[in-house]
Amino acid sequence: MPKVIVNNIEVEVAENATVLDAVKKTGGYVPTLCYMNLEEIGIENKPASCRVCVVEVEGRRNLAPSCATPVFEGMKISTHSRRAVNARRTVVQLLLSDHPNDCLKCPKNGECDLQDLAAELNIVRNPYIGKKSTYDKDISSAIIRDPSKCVMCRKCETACNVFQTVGVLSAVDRGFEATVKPSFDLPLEETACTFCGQCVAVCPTGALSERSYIDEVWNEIEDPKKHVVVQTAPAVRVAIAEEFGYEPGTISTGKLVGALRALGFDAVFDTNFAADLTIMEEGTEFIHRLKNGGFMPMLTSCCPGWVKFLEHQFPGLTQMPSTAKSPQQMFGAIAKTYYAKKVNKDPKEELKVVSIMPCLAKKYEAGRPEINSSEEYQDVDYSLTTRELAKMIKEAGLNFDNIPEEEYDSPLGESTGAADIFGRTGGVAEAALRTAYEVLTGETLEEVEFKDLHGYEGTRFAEVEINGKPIKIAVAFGLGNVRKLLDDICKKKIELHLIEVMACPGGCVGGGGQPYHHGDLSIIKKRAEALNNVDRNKKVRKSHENESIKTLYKEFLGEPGSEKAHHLLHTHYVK
Ligand code: HC1
Ligand code: SF4
Repeated sequence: MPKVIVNNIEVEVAENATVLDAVKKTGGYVPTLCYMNLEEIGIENKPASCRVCVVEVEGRRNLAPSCATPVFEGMKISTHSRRAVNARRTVVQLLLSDHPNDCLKCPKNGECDLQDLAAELNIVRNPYIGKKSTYDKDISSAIIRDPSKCVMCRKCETACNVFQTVGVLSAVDRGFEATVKPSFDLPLEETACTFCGQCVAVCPTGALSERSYIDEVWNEIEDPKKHVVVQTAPAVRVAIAEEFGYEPGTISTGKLVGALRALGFDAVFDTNFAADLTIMEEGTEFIHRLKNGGFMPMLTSCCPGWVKFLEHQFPGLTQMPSTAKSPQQMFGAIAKTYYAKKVNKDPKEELKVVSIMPCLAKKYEAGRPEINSSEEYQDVDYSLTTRELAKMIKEAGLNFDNIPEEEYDSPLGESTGAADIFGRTGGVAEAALRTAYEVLTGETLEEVEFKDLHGYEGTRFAEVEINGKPIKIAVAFGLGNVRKLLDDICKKKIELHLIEVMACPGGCVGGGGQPYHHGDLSIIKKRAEALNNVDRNKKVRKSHENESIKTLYKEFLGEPGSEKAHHLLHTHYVK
């Protein structure tokens, strides 16, 4: 193993280590911009194009990009020689010379790596003034593309092409004209983009961001004629606190509810209620398919990014997913019918439903014609991300530390532990099994955690015996992993009964609308573990034991899978 010296500290590193690895091993630091190593999901982006990480190597004429330079025995590295720092400053000044100077109204203001670099390198003036490239913004979809802010790091391309295997974004043109865009310069809305938001999650600048509905939601809240209800996704409660300086994995369900009430929502409900409802409908469908030789395997259908991926990439398999709508949409359909009647509000004019989601694809899902139960209105009017909610809380001047912990409103606020784990990979399958096992065997499930479904590998397999028969399950996150799994199913290499699919790393906890992870995916595991703890602390941990769900069926829906349930809670897919 070679020994190298970084800033006078000797360190032994692996044979194939880079200078950056060596620097990190000494506890040192070099800024990076285009480099990204998401070890947890096996993705590395190393175009060595930005040159921000250059260091001085003794005996070498040129400065070396630390992310892409291999070490050699006896190498002497200086990370912050004046020459290296000045070169970095020049690189950043040149990037800024072709960058819009509108940081104060940029969606990434305060979260932008380029902005941080400019501050770190003490850039107070820029000698490089000249022509700027101009591009139109793409505002066609849930994802806003502003190519004038692109720094050609190509992280989005890696997220889209390698992790998701969607291949919507590619670098085009050369030199001053170079940028990243969809083929034929199509608006994202017209491409196979799944709106998973993983490109937004890794973009270091404001080149990619979400379509925000904050102003529209404020207007609804302010309108005295409107009754505005809000639902919160499972993964939001274990992430929102990060926006206020708390540790990843801090559980803040009570503060989340308190904050939403303080913002002025008329009722604060939980998407988890509808996650329990999803299990009733999806579980019934699964049992029906199992007993009657229906189409197998059944795929979960609550992740809208995954659904869109299937429709574009595997149009021949659209009979595989459950027809159950996602919890977001089930919530909307129940709110605009059952709840609207209870509070005597017109679902089109008076009742507005807002969702707080860790996801960008939920914005797209809310507008899908096939998923809405009426042609007159959307079941979910606005979907905001965790980040957007944090902005609203800050805008309203609420001090997160002092927000009182409050309880969800009734009846659409009650949920079980099975619903909480929807937000982490493996959770939907586990929640479904908790119910399917008891319904199929008639026995009480004493140990409700299916440990084989826990874990963070991109694809996992488990087998559960029910009534002496093995039920084969797979869990996958990341659309590239899903693609491999579906290819194997099509080639009949594996046989399965149930597959849980989520587009984002670790499931919804790693959604594209969550607080930015800035390249540290260990955050996502902490959020997932927090959800497991929320589940463990619930008295009721099986969806079919949710009393409000029982009442909903008794008062309104009839049985799971009833005609009314089908009309309101099921959907179909397009090819
Ligand atoms: Fe998800 Fe779901 S778990 S899709 O990841 O089924 O977004 O959190 O709300 O709808 O419940 C997201 C999370 C979320 C739905 C649920
Ligand atoms: Fe690719 Fe997902 Fe970004 Fe669409 S949202 S461009 S699918 S990474």
